Amino acid sequence: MREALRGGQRVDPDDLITRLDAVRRFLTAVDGHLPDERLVPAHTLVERAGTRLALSRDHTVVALAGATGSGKSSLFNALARLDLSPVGVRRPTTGVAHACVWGPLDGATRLLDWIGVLPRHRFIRESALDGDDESALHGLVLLDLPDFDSVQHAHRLEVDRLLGLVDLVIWVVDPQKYADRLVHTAYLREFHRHRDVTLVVLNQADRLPPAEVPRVLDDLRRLLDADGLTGVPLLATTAVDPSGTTELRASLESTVAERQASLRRLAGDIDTVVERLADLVGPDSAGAGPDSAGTRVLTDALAGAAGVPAVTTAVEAAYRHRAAGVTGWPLVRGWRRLRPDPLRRLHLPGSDAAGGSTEEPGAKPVAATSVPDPTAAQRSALGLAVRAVAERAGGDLPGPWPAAVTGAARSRLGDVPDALDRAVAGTDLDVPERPLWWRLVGALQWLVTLTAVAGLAWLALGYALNALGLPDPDEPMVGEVPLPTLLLLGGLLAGLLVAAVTRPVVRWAARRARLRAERRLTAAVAGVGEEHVLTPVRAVLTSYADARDALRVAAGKK
Ligand SMILES: Nc1nc2c(ncn2[C@@H]2O[C@H](COP(=O)(O)OP(=O)(O)OP(=O)(O)O)[C@@H](O)[C@H]2O)c(=O)[nH]1
Ligand SMILES: [Mg+2]
Repeated sequence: MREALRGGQRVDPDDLITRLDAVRRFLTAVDGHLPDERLVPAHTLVERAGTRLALSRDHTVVALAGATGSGKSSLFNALARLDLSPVGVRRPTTGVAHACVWGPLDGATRLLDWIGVLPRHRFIRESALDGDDESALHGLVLLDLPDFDSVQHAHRLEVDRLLGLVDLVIWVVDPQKYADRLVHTAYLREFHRHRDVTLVVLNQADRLPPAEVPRVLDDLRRLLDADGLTGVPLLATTAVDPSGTTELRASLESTVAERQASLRRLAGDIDTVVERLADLVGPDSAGAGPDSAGTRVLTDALAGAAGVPAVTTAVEAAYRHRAAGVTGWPLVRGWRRLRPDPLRRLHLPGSDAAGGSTEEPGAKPVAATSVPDPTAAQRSALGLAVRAVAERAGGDLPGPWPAAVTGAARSRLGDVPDALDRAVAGTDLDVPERPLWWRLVGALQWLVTLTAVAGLAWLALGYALNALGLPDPDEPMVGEVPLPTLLLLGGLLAGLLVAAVTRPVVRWAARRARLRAERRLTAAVAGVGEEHVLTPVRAVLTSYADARDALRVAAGKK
């Protein structure tokens, strides 16, 4: 039986610290993304384990726990070989934890402060006074707990608190109550992950006929198996007889010598916490991120909400309007210029050279466009697109993660309208004001117009001279046609011809200007989607991946 508690695997302190750090990393990664109540056990673990490891690894804190009257205090006194904790006939007797420390108290003081044992309930067994047989227990801190089935609710709370802190638990049951449901369902079953640091004693074995003891032990073993505590050490003890605790003492000696109980306890705690968190992470393939199809739908919806079609239509119209103003027939150009520029009507800068822009040169464009507000349909299309992006990005994640991804995708939706307006206002639409070829065509138009005007003037002069009866100077002839007539008609015809050739070229160039502006605007609204929707989504997915990796390390899988 001396080997009884050595059955478990050795826990390497460095591995334990790595696993604990991984739980910490998990908590950092999921912070703000998962409901806090799911994370309480992990936070408690990190806090407790950190403190326990920092306090003392040379001590093994062992608690005697059980129902009232099972004989915890009697066993405590028997192991200490002193009457330290009152044993009573009136139940329950022990109301607060008592502690006995083997070895100097100094080292254990901070540990007992943390556990919360009052100084007047702390006792010492110094081996110097007691001889060699106590030195084997050096480092043991034995606790006598109140009962957990008490009429006193406070006892149960205290027991639950202490059971969360100790390294090893000795469950004390007696022949009358060993099958009591409460001890099995509320306690032993909950401790199945702590098999390595659990020991069960059937106390008051002297009250049974010797032949009955193995039968009761078998029955108890069967119940423990059903609790998931297969293989935990099970001993029979008699607290009132000095020889009745020899096996238990031997078992404690080997446990104390091993200095593994605190590490095993914490490893079991990590196992429990990790198991309860397991449903919060899934396979590696989950949460791959926003895909290109979803991103495209989002950009389209943002473009709709930003009024990009209206702006690009205005760009095309503005190009044609401006081109007509420069390349059109000179006599009607001025009239054309009176009509407002379609881009300026939207308060868009249009191009760097936009004469109507009220902005200071070099100043950043302000978001005050008159692009029409999104319609209800455009707004709902945007909402649907955001939801769709989130669902495609994180819909296959487990537990509360899809909701976290959707929440992140929508988190900055309120800022989107302003951001879109700024993006549109800040986009250089690249609509030319007076490109060289317009000016050349314009000059050509002037030339042919002036030619026609010259012809007209010449003809008019001829008529005038005629009317006044003055001699008509001979008009030079070009073939059969007089030169002034040729100039007039030729000029007019050439003007029409230039206009006929220019118009389709302007239309083609206007369409190109529209496509160019569309590309730039699409890139600008995509930037808004990136910043306000996709980046928050990716942040959650990164947190998820970090949490998944951390939990894998915390589970002990490398
Ligand atoms: N015959 C016999 N009596 C025992 C044994 N252990 C304890 N008792 C008696 O059982 C009664 C209860 O013992 P306690 O040690 O006070 O029990 P406890 O578990 O500490 O009880 P609470 O403090 O109320 O939780 C006392 O009268 C003890 O003398 C034992 O092994 N054999
Ligand atoms: Mg007691």
